[in-house]
Amino acid sequence: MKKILITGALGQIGSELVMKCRDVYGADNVIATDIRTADSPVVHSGPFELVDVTDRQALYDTAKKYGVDAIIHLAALLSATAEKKPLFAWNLNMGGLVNALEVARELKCQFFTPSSIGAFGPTTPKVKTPQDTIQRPTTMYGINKVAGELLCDYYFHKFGVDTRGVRFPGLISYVTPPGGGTTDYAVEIYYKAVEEGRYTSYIAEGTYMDMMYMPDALNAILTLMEADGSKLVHRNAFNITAMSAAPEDFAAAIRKHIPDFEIEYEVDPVRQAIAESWPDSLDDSAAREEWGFRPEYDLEKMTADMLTKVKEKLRK
Ligand code: AKB
Repeated sequence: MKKILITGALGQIGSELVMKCRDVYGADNVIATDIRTADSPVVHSGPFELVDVTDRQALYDTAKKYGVDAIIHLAALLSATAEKKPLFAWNLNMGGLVNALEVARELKCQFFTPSSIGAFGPTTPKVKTPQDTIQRPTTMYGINKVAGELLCDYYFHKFGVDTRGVRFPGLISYVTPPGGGTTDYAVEIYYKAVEEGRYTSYIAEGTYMDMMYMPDALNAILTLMEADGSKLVHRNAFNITAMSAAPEDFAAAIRKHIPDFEIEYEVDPVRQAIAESWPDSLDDSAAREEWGFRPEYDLEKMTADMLTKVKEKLRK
């Protein structure tokens, strides 16, 4: 990757990925794009363009203007929002993806887009979910993700586009809040712990999902994009995870720093049903073997860092 275009640059992943890529590849070599603008370092520290990913021509023109050789396509609706607006999600998630793939094909760009634990469903083996297994998701988001995984494979086999991707678990970060996901509770819990010393979880006790701290997610993207393509058997949709945790595990980790922290439950049936249809834990051995994926943060290490960073942020 020498010149990278990133869509959804102001979102939870994009806002940190843009800054990391600008550090690694140079500010002028990372073109951040989003459908909206904001008073953000993403907009002020390097090239930024307003682009709606459902407008293929606009995406093409922007990629061409900067002569990019890689596209990281992040613009998409997350699971809970997609369940509220399924048709809109289909149009944005699938329309945006096929447009971005077409631009990558026409301009011979390397390509990355994330899939998710949401690409699995209730009939998938729940524990240590294998890399290659049953995928019959019951959410619009999951349907988009499975179709996206297949589409990326198709663009590689049919057109030779160097497509790569991972299945992200719930991502936890203190920079930009996630919006409309099922795993968002795992970010909110840290803010509420610092602000109020208590949290009401919309996900039930005992509901396990895979999670990952944002620095590990960003490293995963760059490591996979820089990996030797000839060693990739799977290319797209690698299972990756850093921890499998339920709300009470987060609470216990937080209590090591805030001993009086309390958690209670008011379960949201929609997001709970989505969570229950997803795996408890993934087997990420293919990612470890094929491109050396190694997360640094477990629950304890992430919790210590999150609480420090959230406190600093709220003090400002
Ligand atoms: C969501 O909850 O929708 C996302 C995801 C796991 O893909 N965080």
